[in-house]
Parts: sequence; structure tokens; C-alpha cells
Amino acid sequence: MPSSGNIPALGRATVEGLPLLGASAPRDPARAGIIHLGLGAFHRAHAAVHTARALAAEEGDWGILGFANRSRSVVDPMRRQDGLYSVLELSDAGTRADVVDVHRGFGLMAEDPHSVVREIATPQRRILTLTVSEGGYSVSARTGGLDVDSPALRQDLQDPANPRTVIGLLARGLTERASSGEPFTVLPCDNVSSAGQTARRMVTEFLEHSGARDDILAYVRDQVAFPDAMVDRIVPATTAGTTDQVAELLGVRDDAPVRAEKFSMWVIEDDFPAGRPAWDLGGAIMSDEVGKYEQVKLRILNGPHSLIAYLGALDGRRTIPESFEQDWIAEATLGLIRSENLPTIDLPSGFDVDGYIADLTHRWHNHDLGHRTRQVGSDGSMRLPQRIPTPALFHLGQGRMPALLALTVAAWFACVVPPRGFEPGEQARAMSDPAQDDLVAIAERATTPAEHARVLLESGCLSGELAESEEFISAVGELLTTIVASGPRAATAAALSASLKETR
Ligand code: CS2
Repeated sequence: MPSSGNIPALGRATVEGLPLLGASAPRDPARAGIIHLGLGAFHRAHAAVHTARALAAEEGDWGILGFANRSRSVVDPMRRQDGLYSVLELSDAGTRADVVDVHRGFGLMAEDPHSVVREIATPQRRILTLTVSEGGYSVSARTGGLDVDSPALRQDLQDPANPRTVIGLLARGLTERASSGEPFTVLPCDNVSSAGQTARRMVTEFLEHSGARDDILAYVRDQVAFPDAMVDRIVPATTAGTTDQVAELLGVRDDAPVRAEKFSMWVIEDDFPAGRPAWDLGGAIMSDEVGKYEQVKLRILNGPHSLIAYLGALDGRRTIPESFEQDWIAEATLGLIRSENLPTIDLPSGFDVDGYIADLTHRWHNHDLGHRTRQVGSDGSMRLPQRIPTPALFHLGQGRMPALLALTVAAWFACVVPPRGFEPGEQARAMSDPAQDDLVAIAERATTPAEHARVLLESGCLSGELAESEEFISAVGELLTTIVASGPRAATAAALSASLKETR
């Protein structure tokens, strides 16, 4: 293997002759029609790739100005590399690397929020895409409305001209753009249900709470579109070895590569009043049934993915494929998909759900990706509210116990807020969650695992409505008790036999 220290750096001077993914965006940053917030691995392996492919099918002013939140780890090397980076695709067919050339400017939201606001106000920018993870939408799990309990959001409401949250930034940027009256599109690309409508609701609530003028509210209502979208590609965190793999394949040193599976899916509601790249020719599906695709994604992939991560971590497994290879974890996961979640989904017309599930189980076996249980298990307090309450309430409302959804919650608690005296192991300990300290404080007074589950759920950490379901609270309590006393495998057997049993 070449030592990537001694080979030329990726950049404009070395890119010639390297495989280019799709086509390049126009070089001039003034012609960059897209602003992206959340310049991490997922955007660079997903929307940016589809944009490069769209540009190959149809030219246009669709370069991307990318803003990371606060970390320089992507922004600095991408600047040094003239915006270039490579995507390493890992599949049964082998590993390949291609260079993407669509980014035309970089910044940090936390350090320079005013430049984000300025860009949104610039008429040449026509679309803003978002990958800011579930927490970036500032939705309260407890109320479903704007999370006015969050200190950062409260501060933005008091001082909207100096925003620090994503919703505050959008509200400010759109307020300034309103003076030109130019249309604009905000396109969320996160695993949030009705992500477009949710973003619109949060921005509007923010404007109302911060006393925005009626003409600003009217501009956002009439001239700004917030299409929904479903995004799907497994993109594990980049590791130190990725740079070496790229060096071996391309002969250049890339300090900002991304790794991804071959599969990629993007379903977008076609509502772009200021135009859009030819994403439909770049592999995306334009559809008016996006809400249904979002349900498919959240309940067939994301929710069960969380279950694999938590059970696997409790069983000492490092990666998703190592976990999913355990028969009992696969059985619980497929039970969750087929018996508990599938009946709650209104499928898109003509959608081949069996094909999607077959593909998915194949994708979860991809050892080359090495997707870590600790990565998928992190941030559960933001992710599970999108994945658990709606299907759980569906069954509870019909008098049946969604025991595998309850198991997902019990296993999450066991990993991230373990009951007193319970040691969840190294993989679970490595999971991070912004709400961890708060959850630990809430659970402090509990003396048994059942009580532990009760106080956590009653706090509304998953949803206000689920906090009132006595049956669900008891089921999670019993499963957590079993995890503590007899381990995750015994709890899984109990959940499988209780799944969808009548509760009354
Ligand atoms: C995963 C997703 O970490 C997680 O929560 O479920 O990141 C998943 O890998 C992607 O949504 C796949 O499209």
C-alpha cells in the first residue's frame, strides 16, 4: 500500500485523468445555485453525487456552497483541495473511487452565521438543502411543536438577528431575502417524517414567536417551497484508512474522502419555484407520494436499524453486519419490519416492498462498510421520536402490544441510560447522545429497571402521547428488567412471543 504521505495531494492540479463522478459544476462561485447546511459525509455521498450526475445530463448553475456546523474537519481539507473529494463505493462488485467536483465555497455556520444569512438573501442562490440531523429541526418530542424549551432556540428567539440554530438561521435568511421577493426552495434531506412540512412549520412558528412582520410571513408562505424528500444511502463515518484506500485506487492523497454503499435512493416532491438541477436525470425519483416513501424509510430501515444497533451493542458487537448475523437479532429485526411496522405503512403505488426488504437485508450484511453499532445507536433521543411513536400508537390504539418497538426502546435505555448497576459494555458506552445527561438525571431517582423505564417515558422523551400509555410503559419496563437480569437475547425472545398480543 502506498504511504499516502508521499503522494501528490488531490486538487485542481492533480485531478486530470482521475475518474470524475457525473460532471463538474460551473467553476464560478457566483453561479452556485445551491446552499447546503450540514457539510458532512452523508450530503457528500448523496445529494452532491446526484447533483454531479444531474449536471452530466443537463448543464446548469448548480454549484454548491457548503456550510459545516462547527467542525473544520471537512471544510479545511475541501478548501485546500479546491472543493474536490472522492467517494469510495464499497460493494460486492469491489471497491471503486470517483472524484466529485460540485462544491464552490465553504463556511462554518457556528462561526459565521451571517454569511449563511447573506447567501440565502442572494438572488442567485435558489435552493438550500439540509442535512442537519433530526435535532436540527428543533421539534420538541414532548409537544411536536417548536422546541422552545431549548436554551439555544430561546436565545435565537430573543435575538433573531444573530441566529445560532438552523431554524433561526433559516428564519433570518428568509427574512432578508423577502425584500427581493425572489422565490426560494428549502429541501430537507434528513430522516424526519414530512421533513419539508416540518421545516416549514418550525420556521413559521419561529417567525411568529419572534414577532416577524406579516409581509415576511406572507413571503415565506407564498414564495418559499419546502418539498418533502426521502433520502437513503448508508454512509458510515470516514476512517483514517479511507485516505489510504483512495491513495491506493487513485494515486492521490484525499483528506476529505467519503465511503458509501452502492445503493442510493432519493425521492423528492417536485416543488421548486426557483428551478432545480435535473435530479430526475441524476438518479432521483420525483414523486407526489413522498410521505409514503418516508414512512417506508423510517419504519422499514431506520427504526429496525436502531434495534440492530442496540441489541448488537448489548451483545458486544462492533458493527451492524456482525449484529445482524446473529440469528436472534435478525429474527427480531424482521419481526419488527414485517409484523409490527409494515401494517402501519401506506405503501407508495407500485412499490415493491419485498424487493426493498430483500435489498435491505443484503445491505445490512455489507462487512466492507463496517458501519458501527455505536454510530447508528448514537443520538437516539433525536432519532427514536421519528421511528417509534407513530407505529407504536397505531397498534396500542387497536389493543395490541408492539413488543418489538418496546424492545427497541428498552434496549436504547439499556445502552445509553443504563439502570443503576447495569454495565452495557464498551460498544454501548461509546454511543453519544446530546440528551444523555438530562436522561440520566431524570432516571436518577428510580430504584428498579421498571421504574427507570417509567420515569424516562413519562418525561415525554419519545412523545407526549406515548408517555400516557400505561401498557407500553409496563412492556418497556418488563423488557428492560429482563435485559438487566438475563441479557438482551432473553428479552428478545420475550418480545417476540409478546409481539401483537392483545392488551385488553
Ligand atoms: C441510520 C441511518 O444511523 C442511523 O440512524 O439508520 O443513518 C441510515 O444508515 C441511513 O438513513 C440510510 O439511508
